[in-house]
Amino acid sequence: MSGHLDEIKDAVIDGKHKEIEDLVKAAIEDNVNINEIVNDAMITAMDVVGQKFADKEIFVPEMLVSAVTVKKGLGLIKPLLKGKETEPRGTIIMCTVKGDIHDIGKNLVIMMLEGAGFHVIDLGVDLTVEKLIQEVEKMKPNILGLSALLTTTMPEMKKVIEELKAQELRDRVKVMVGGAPVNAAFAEKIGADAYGKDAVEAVRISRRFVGQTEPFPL
Ligand code: B12
Repeated sequence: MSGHLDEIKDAVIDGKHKEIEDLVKAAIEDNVNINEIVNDAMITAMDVVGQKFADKEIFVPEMLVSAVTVKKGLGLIKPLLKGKETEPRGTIIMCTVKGDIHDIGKNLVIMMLEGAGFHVIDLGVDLTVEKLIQEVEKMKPNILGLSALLTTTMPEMKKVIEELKAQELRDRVKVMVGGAPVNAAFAEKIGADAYGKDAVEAVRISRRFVGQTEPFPL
């Protein structure tokens, strides 16, 4: 069993994007737990990649190839996460904040939320506050999920919350925040409703939040 996980982890670290799909397929066929494939192999590998980058052992291009490798692997996992829910549980807007293009974590959160029956609108990466506010007004989501992977882009989350208040939208949408540098204390400080450390927590929080907002005016 663990042989598969080690192979997948090494493939991500080494950016073997041509091999990853075969490795993930083999693991799935051998009934390796999907959570283990994602958490113990892929995410752990990205932590190693991040450390190597911080230690200047690798540079942006290598980090990018590892990201491509993870994305290909996750492509095979996605269909397996599809839930049995037929009625959407609620609408969630997800995005990575302005100045930040990291999207693997956000995409993983989206996969899990969709698997749990939520309707998720993915607004992508590097999203301006203005565009986000427009979309909240238009799509009337129950929840807004913000992701940031850079310490320099975390303040964008605060800006979003301040603008929601300025536009009198704050009571109509719950805001959850996440991403590697974010924590519960930061979430509380900027006035977010919740911090989620991973995709499983994002689902737990979203289940709790649905139905807790004031409806948008018609
Ligand atoms: C892959 C990667 C890249 C790729 C991104 C590709 C892509 N499409 O995403 C590329 C090569 C483009 C990249 C670029 C850069 N990167 Co980079 N990158 C990473 C790396 C190695 C992995 C990130 C990742 O995907 N992790 C795996 C996912 C699954 O984890 P996650 O994102 O944390 O998400 C989980 C949770 O946080 C949570 N979550 C995430 N979002 C949300 C949202 C909500 C609402 C909730 C509830 C939960 C939640 O759930 C997820 C699942 O469990 C990290 C190192 C690391 N360990 O984080 C560095 C890292 C984030 N990068 C870093 C840097 C410095 C950069 C660059 C500035 C490098 C440069 N000089 O150009 C640029 C910035 C580009 C930009 N403007 O955004 C630094 C940041 C340092 C800092 N303190 O700010 C890190 C930490 C590396 C390091 N150790 O120095 N990077």
